Amino acid sequence: MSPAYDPDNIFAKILRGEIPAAKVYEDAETLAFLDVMPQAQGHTLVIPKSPSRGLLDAEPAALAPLMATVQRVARAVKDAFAADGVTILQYNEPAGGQTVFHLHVHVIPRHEGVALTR
Ligand code: DGP
Repeated sequence: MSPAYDPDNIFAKILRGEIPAAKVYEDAETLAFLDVMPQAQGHTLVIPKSPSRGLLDAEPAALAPLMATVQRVARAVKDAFAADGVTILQYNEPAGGQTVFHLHVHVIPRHEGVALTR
């Protein structure tokens, strides 16, 4: 069982407008903004507006809008950065590599032969 959702996590503060973010897309259910520690130019995070710590505790109904925005953003950043492909990453719990505990999906434009920065 995961710990409870913490409403003071950084992405919840971005959703409430308490800290700034470079927003690239927003609709009623999701928000996308640039990652402050990008692994490649155009690295974007997509989050649901509903509170869940990660994928494991998310309401299934939140996942379709989330993935629709992931697809929309993936298409947009691939075009905007003239990328050859897109890597999608999603981490759960510290052991799974998660550091911010509001569900998020990484959308990373990729170019042939170019490694991620970390
Ligand atoms: P992870 O939980 O491991 O999937 O990574 C969280 C990501 O969130 C990491 O790539 C850095 C990014 N990040 C952390 N703090 C902030 C912030 O305040 N603003 C933005 N835009 N991104 C952040």
